Amino acid sequence: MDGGFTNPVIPGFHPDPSVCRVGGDYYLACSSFELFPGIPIFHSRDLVHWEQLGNALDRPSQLRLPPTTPASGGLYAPTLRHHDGRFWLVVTNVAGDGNLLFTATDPAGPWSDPVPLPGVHGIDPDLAWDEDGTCWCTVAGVTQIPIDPHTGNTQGPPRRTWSGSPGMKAPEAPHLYRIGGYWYLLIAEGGTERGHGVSIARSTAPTGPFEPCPDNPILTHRGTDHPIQNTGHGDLVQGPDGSWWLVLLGVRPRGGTPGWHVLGRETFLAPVTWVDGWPVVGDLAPRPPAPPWPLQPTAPAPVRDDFDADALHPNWVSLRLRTAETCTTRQRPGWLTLNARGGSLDEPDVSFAGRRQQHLSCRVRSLVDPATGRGGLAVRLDEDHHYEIEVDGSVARALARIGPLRTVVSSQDIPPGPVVLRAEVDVAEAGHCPRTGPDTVTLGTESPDGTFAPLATLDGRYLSTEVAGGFTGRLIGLYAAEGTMHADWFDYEPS
Ligand code: 6LW
Repeated sequence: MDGGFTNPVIPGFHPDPSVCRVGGDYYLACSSFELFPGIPIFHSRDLVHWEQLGNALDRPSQLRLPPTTPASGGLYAPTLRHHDGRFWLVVTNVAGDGNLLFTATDPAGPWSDPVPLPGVHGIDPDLAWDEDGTCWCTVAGVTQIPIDPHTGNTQGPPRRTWSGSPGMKAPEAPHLYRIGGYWYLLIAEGGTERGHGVSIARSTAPTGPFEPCPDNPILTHRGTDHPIQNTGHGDLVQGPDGSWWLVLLGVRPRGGTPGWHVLGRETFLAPVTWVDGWPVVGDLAPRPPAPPWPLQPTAPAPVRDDFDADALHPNWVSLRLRTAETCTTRQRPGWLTLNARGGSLDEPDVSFAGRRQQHLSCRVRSLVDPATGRGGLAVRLDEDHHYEIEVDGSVARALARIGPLRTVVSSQDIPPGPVVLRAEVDVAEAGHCPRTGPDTVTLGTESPDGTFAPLATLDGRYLSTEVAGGFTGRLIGLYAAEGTMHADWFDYEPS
């Protein structure tokens, strides 16, 4: 058994992970905010190699994200559990519908339509069942409410419970577990930024009173030079051999000071041991110890998506809503077709389809046919922070939107017809000056012989969460601002 695995185990914008195990299979869900479809669902046999099965909320009857939904609005942190032979997913849609509960017999879907939880107020809902069959819903704050998970009705008053360490802000991401003779309440506290941490308390009853762990926080990287920061929002899971593990979110800031993370909050894995009835979280070192069971072999992800399937791969996301009219692989078989809605990436209802940037350096290429339209290839953080190479008839433009500023950085004439667009992201080298940004983004086109003609190289700090704000990370994808855009293939390659 080689020594360990590489963190993050699910790179790119996959925050707020929640995990459960059924036999030898693990399933994990993450928050997804304004993305449609929402709540990606992953499967693994070793907690290290994860395959996306689908997205739990993939139809408008489950996920309503009106155009007024701001970036980082929509779906906050979920909890995924398995109980009574089915999967349960509870999540908050801060765009209006509040806390919603979904069920499925197959985590790959289909998932049910939502059961609203109108009496549950707060984010980061958790589900736990006690020996009497009572279902406790616990939310940030920290407050517990007994609910009927079939109807969504509350079955008693909300009760405030242990809410973290004195003086620490934002007690959130609560998870309640029955482990041995105790009920454990795990929370995040300190806020999801550099002060983030994980703390825990225990009781002989699910509703307390809880005794805090004397060694809280059981995990934090606050104030350290650890390359993984903002560690928090954890969920515990036991392996088939009795070993314990914690999935959690973290970020990988790059550049000088204060450091900028561009991939969003990613999912990490840490080993856990138990001492005196308290969990001790091992290091997230670049190679923490591997799980004791065989690591499943994993094929490298395909570079090329050729859009030959009837539907997009579940790792492709759009913004707030995707309809067959605006985004389809059936209008021109073997091509992705985007029919414009909004007039630019500055608008919430632009026709967009993309995937999460999952590597600090990567190269993305796509053969696009602008047909009757105007659109292109974008590196996007949100509507106010994006860089794109856009084709409009016989002109290619490199555009930048940074906060209130939008500019055409440069342009070039191109021959009419299909053209390969390219975005290259290059992470900053270590040993940089304190003001170096995290990376650069180079945009351009390829000539028919594959020669790259860069149009602009831009500082990536302006497409970071520290600059843009919010909870999300970069997407790289295709958009149509006017008319129709087609794409024959899309290559994403770590570099
Ligand atoms: C989430 C909260 C948090 O609901 O940030 O990391 C919020 N912590 O638990 C959005 O991800």
